[in-house]
Amino acid sequence: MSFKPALIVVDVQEDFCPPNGALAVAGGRDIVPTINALLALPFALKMATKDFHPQDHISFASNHPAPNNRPFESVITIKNPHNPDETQETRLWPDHCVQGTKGAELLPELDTSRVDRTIEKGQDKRVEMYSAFADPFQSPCVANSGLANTLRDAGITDVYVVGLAADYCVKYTALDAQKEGFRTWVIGEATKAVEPSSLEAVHNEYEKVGVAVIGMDNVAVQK
Ligand code: VGL
Ligand code: ZN
Repeated sequence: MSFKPALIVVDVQEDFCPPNGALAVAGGRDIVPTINALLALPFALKMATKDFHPQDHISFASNHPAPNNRPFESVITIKNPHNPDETQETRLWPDHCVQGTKGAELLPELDTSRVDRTIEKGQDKRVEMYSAFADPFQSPCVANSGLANTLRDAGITDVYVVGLAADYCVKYTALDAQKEGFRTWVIGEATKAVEPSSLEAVHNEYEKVGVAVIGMDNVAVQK
C-alpha cells in the first residue's frame, strides 16, 4: 500500500494563544514544542494554515446588532450567498485573526522554516470557514482553498492534523481531509480545545467517519 504523509499545522496564531490572544485557547502555546518535533520529521509535505479574516467578517460578534451579538454565546443563521435555501448555524466570536494585525501572526516560536506552504483561510466575509479545505456550504460551496488539489498533486495518501483549535478548525480540517479521500490522523497532544469538555463528542464524530486520534508515539512517517 502506498504511503505518503502530509502534516497540516492548523492556526497556531497569536489570537488563539495566551497571554494576549483575543480568542485564546488554554494551553495553546504549550503544543508548539510538540509541533516543532513533528515539523522535523520527513513528512512529504508540511502545510500551515492561518485564520485570516477581514474586519467585517460574519463570525465577529462586533459586526452584528444586539441582542444576538454576544461573543462565544450567540449563534446566528447564515445563508449561502449563492443559494438562500441553504443555511448554516454559526457561533459568534470576538474579533480575531484580522488580516495585517499581530493577532493573525503565526507564533514566532513555531518552526516555520520547515513549512512548505501556508494557506490563509476565512477571507470571505460572507461565510465561516473552520476547515482548511472549504466553507461548509454544499450547494455550492463559496470558498475553496485548493488544499485538496495541492495534496492530491503531491501524491499524498495520509494527512496528519495538529494545531488549534481541536474542536473547531482542527476538527473540520480533519473531517474534510477524510472526506476528500485521505487517511486522516489527529495527533491528540498536539492540539488544544476551546472547550475541552466537547472533545468526547468530537472523537465520536471522528470514529463514525474513520478519522483516528493517535499519540506522538504512533506517528510513523516512513513505511
Ligand atoms: C477557530 C474559532 C473561530 C479555529 C477559528 O482556528 O479553531 N475557532 N475561528
Ligand atoms: Zn475565525
